[in-house]
Amino acid sequence: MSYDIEKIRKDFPELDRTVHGKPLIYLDNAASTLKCQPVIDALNLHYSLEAANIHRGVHYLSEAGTMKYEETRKSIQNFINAKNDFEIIFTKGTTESINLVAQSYGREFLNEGDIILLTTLEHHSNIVPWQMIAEEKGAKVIEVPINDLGEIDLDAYEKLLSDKVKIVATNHISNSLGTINPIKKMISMAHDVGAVFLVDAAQSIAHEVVDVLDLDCDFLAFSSHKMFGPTGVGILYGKEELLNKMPPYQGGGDMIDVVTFEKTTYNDLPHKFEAGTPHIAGVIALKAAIDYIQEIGLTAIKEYEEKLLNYATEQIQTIEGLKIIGTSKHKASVISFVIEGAHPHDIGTLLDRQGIAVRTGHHCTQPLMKRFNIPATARASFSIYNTVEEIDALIAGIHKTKEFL
Ligand code: 7TS
Repeated sequence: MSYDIEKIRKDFPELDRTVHGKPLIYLDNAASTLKCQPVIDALNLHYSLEAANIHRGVHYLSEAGTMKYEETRKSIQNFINAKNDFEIIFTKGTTESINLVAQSYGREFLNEGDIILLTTLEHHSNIVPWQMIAEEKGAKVIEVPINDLGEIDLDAYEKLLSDKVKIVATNHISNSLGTINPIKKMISMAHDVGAVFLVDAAQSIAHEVVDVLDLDCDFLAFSSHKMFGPTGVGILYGKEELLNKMPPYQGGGDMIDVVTFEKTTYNDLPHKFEAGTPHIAGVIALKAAIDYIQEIGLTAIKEYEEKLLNYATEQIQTIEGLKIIGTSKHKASVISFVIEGAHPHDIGTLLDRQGIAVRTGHHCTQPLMKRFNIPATARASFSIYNTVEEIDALIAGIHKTKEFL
């Protein structure tokens, strides 16, 4: 089946709008993707006709809502190839998923002198939660360096691995550079020294197949809003035996078995980690996003986005004074760049005036910016609905921007 870009574009109503009187060219997909019509319809349906709380009522709407909510859990289980649906925990985003592991697993299993290994490529949400728990437990956070292309230095990683390392956490794809990291190999190396491995899949989940059994990762975190789904919903996958050994992250309704003032016992997985009323509508609508991705197919998506990336890389390199930051051999559809004599913020603002949305700044990766000795970059990130014509418009937009500056 050929890739039907026209049909896909029609499924995203926001692509029809204008910005500053120009057709929107949305190239900030690493920050958040646009929403497809089935997701918008599912949200609308829930709030129009099906709103009710779940897991606690015998009435029709509560039971129907519970079923739909749990269907999304099964859909994610299938999407990432987890062994059990109760290994899927709903959170409010990648950030909360990582904090859950740091606060629960970290508090239970880290001791003084233990090491948590992260890489220079991490988003702040895969750095700060580890620093917080490390400080509390007297553990150390150590950075695995990268090379000038933006690839993790695997020799340095190997040297840093020891029986003191209890947790390794890295992203699958870097949000700032687009580097695709060799996580399968890194996971196996971490397991050889007895460490557990968390994969931050925020940037990979909508761009390539993520199979937790094949990877053998211990934890995996991602966000619904980066895969065409609603904001405010995140996922944590964890291996059953680890989740069972971990204490609850938050206390409240739904996560309990029996509460007395003397002693409270906790619910089973996954409810142990889902205190309080969750984002019911968001979780239900996320299933529509997963169905949508599966209908196109991640293999077709990856192939299409690779073509966009290769074309954009070729074209953008011809711009005088422009330098791409992050030139790994294995890259996803992200291009970060700087232009001599132009501040990224000004580039972003001038592109915006032409209807082109890119992100500028440090992208919540300050240690990475420091590594390249730059304060910020401009970043174009592509998704399933972007086109070669939009890339041409970006290139023309950058030329125009350069004339202004
Ligand atoms: N990890 C990575 C690799 C990310 O790219 C992001 C968000 C997060 C974690 C945090 O996800 P959240 O949904 O909990 O906020 N990245 C970006 C970005 O690149 N621009 O804006 C948000």
